[in-house]
Amino acid sequence: MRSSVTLSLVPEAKGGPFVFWDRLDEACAQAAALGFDAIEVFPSSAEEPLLNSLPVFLDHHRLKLAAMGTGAGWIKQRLTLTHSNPDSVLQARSFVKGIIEKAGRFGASVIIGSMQGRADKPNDRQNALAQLADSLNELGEFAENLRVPLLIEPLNRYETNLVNTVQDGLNLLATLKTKNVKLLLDLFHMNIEEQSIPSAMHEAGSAIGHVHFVDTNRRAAGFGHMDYVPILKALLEIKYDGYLSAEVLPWPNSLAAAQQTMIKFQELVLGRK
Ligand code: LER
Ligand code: MN
Repeated sequence: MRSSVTLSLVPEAKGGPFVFWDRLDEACAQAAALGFDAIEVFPSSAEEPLLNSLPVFLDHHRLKLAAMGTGAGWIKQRLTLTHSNPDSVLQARSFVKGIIEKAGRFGASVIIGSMQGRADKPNDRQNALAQLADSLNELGEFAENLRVPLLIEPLNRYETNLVNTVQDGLNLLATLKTKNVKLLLDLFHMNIEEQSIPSAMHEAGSAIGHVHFVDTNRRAAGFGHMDYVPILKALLEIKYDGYLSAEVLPWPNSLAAAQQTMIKFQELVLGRK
């Protein structure tokens, strides 16, 4: 398993669970100094000017790009892949494709989290899930051609009513034609929605493509009351080999959250006390 830490370049997401903010240079320098393998970037769009500097900074600091998020399509433009307006769905798909193209240059995964949207009425849920499956089929194939793994993230009930649990995610994956979509398991959402996080991980098995490594209160791992030992045991048992990426609040500040994440990562994954 490898370590990663998040950077948001989206001013409208302020207050959200990202370790580093705005400064790509600072995020790369601090992540590298702390020994992270990679960063995960949340851009405003594929046209984000700072993305042009990404290759230089990653190379200079010997970091990988773990993943790119697409949530700015929702936060900034109110686009979703299940919107009732078909034009909005087309725009949402093209927003995600732009980010897939950028991620393809770095071998990074692309995350569909809040872009999954939500059903307006409970009765619309099945329709919305079918619409989401259509989008994932198209985007998954598009991403496969660029060797980008596409990730769908179950979110807690306060953020969506479509894919809340690992089982919801597995049910959705089972309906897809594309094999290029995996699950992003975020421990914060799992803590709210799953009966048992380790059991859910066993159920997901090889369908897990990425993990958001975070504590119960969305602070850095170790700043809440998550029981990490059985979680790590489950990930090792299913031979999970991807990133543990810190998508956490910058509490008490960005550097301290990154440091704490690395302390916990080393303790759990590398066995260092
Ligand atoms: C949102 O709560 C979240 O966990 C993000 O990773 C979604 O894009
Ligand atoms: Mn997440």
